[in-house]
Amino acid sequence: MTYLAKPKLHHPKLPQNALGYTHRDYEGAVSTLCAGCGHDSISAAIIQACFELSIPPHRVAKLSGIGCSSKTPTYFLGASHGFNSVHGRMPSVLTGAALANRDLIYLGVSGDGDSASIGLGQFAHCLRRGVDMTYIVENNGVYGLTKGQFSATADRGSKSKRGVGNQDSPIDLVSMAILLGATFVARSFSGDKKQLVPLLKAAIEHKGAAFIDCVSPCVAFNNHPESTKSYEFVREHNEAVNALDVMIPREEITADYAPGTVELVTQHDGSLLQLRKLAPDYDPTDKLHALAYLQEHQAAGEIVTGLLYMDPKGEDLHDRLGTVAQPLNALGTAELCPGSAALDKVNAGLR
Ligand SMILES: Cc1ncc(C[n+]2csc(CCOP(=O)(O)OP(=O)(O)O)c2C)c(N)n1
Ligand code: SF4
Ligand SMILES: [Mg+2]
Repeated sequence: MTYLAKPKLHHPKLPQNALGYTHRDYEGAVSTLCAGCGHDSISAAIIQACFELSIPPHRVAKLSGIGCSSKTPTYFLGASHGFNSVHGRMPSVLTGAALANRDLIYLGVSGDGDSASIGLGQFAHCLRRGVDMTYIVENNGVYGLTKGQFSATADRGSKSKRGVGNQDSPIDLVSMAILLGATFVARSFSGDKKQLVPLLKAAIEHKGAAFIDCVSPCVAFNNHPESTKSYEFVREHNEAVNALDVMIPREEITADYAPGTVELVTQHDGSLLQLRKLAPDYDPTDKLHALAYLQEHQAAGEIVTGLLYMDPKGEDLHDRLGTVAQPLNALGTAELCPGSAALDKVNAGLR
């Protein structure tokens, strides 16, 4: 596809956020994905979420693996740090970066092939370690970039574009994420910006491992009537358990609700989540109930979306390791090399 540069000039009266930035300041290069690909809608939702949170773009690091989904960081947050890693290896690169510089906001972008096949081990370990990040899987049930093979999240019985049936059981990434110890777990749909943007904002504000499985139809290879990851199927079977509104501590928090209709959850950083229950019996802080609910509804052919599990206290890898508050990459020689007397003391303590 021909590359079309975006014009640098924009209307002087574009809406600005608290930092004076416009949407344009959060955009990236022109997308080269297929027209109608769900992944482009997720990029648009990330741009909207970062704009609304007034995040300074230079404070974000976006990391990805390989796949159409992993190409998308080029199409948003053009002024942020970016690292396109090897297939399935984004989580370990992100973990290393987050340990070296805790001052950045980490966005991990991956695909269902990238995270549920070749990268399944990496996916598991960065969630159980509680790396402070927002990990997004753009889930289309196929390997889009390599022309539509079934991925490990494809539902049993769903058919490929050529009519071949998938015989294998699917991996449910949200249930896995909850079991592995992620402290914020959600599922959404690329075609539901109203649901996805607040989930992204809450995940970014969350301290610890936040995971979002976002069903994102592949229009080239998996958007036909016998696919369970098509726009039509997801719209028909989407069962949202709650609707979320996020208020951030940097702004005046005014909760406007009728008593009893919403639940208010305060996150570690003071952000307030206003949760409107759509499924009256769903409690996202009850891990066991969340797992049972997901299994039950999956068996009934429903795609449960919304905030599925959260531990509002949050905890991250830095807390567990007891690292210093200053980013490790900013420490000087004196802190990193305290001299032979200090080393002798450490050695003596180990004898
Ligand atoms: C080590 C390695 N193995 C295989 C490949 C080939 N490959 C490239 S992308 C991809 C799958 C991408 O699928 P997914 O992560 O679901 O992304 P999508 O394109 O569907 O968004 C594969 C198998 C590769 N690039 N590197
Ligand atoms: S092949 Fe599928 S996943 Fe890749 S850009 Fe096209 S529609 Fe999107
Ligand atoms: Mg895929």
